[in-house]
Amino acid sequence: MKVYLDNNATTLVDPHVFEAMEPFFVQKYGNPNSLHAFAGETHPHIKTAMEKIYAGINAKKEDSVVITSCATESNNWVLKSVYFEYILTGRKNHIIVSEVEHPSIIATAKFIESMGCRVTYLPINNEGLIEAQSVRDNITNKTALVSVMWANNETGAIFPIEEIGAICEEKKVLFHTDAVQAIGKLPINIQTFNVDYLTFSAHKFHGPKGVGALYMKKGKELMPLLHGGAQMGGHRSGTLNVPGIIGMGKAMEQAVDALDFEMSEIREMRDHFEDELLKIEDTFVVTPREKRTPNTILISFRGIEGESMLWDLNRAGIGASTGSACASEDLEANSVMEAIGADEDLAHTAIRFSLSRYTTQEELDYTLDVVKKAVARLREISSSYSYAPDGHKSGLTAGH
Ligand code: 7TS
Repeated sequence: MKVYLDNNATTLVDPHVFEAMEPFFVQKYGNPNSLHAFAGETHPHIKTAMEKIYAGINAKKEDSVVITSCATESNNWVLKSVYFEYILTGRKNHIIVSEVEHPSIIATAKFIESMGCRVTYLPINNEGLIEAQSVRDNITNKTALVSVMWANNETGAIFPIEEIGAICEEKKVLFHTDAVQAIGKLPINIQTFNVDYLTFSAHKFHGPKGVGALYMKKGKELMPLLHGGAQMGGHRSGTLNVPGIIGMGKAMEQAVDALDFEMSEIREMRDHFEDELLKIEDTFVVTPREKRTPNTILISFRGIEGESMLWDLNRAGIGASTGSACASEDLEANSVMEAIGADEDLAHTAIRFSLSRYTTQEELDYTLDVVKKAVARLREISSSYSYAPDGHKSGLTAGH
């Protein structure tokens, strides 16, 4: 059996999305910015797709939703352009990000830090959450931007972005949120709170890879990261990714339609799976489940290297993740586990299971069976494992 439980890394392209994209490779391939009829064939489809994308987040017509190549580009764009526009001129010199942002924020923050910007990395609490108060405490009159993700990719923890948005509005600081893990998993209505910039990526909600977007509120448009032929209203140059945009439009429409299912059925399946996993002794889960996206579990099995577990799962046809976005060959500790204060031992044992609307109960039953066998086998051969359920010093939820 093949089971895909790494949907926070990427998702399968929904067949309806693929179907919508297909005509735009061989049949309708005109450059939409050309002046002939070939171009005209794509225009109405791009317009409809963009309307679906605007509707999916409830952006206003006068706001800019600019198509990029991925969330990494959108995140780079916000931090680098804020640096060039607000910090390099010397009026402001500080930004705030959380310490558990995706590397596309952390590495960019470190880059602008090396150029002389001051960066505050907000800590998470022992439930894996950012506290809005810590944003307030760290804003100064030199702060240009706060960037805090909507939901964390490793734990699924949902951060208080409405409260953070309100603080930024009050303090007149720009606010960006990386909503990559929120689209399709949580209700998104950007009219209900203050946000200036919002990032998302189609392949995380059953759209194609290589297409993302940056929402910019009217009046808060940033200088372009890519200069050139002035496509996308001059906000981002480069020939439009026509199939990608059409795919993202369809995927967004479907994500909105499937949201209730995600928040009820997928959540129930996840909760049941998690209950069963926690029956395995000496297991720990990060962040209370009501404070998480409905599809995500980050779980530690004491005494088992995450990578060894992944290997056993992989041999049984199951794709999961250690939750560590690091591509290094070293066996790195999970950064979120470390940040919440889990002991060194546990931080190496975290496995992320992330479900999607294509996950079935049969697949989860099979996975549970494989996990139980893997835990027994790996603990048996572990030289260091001995049962110590209270040997952790963090806010982890312990199983048996
Ligand atoms: N932001 C978040 C919150 C993410 O989870 C990811 C990808 C990105 C940005 C980057 O998206 P991309 O479109 O540029 O690829 N996250 C993961 C992950 O958790 N495991 O693999 C990729």
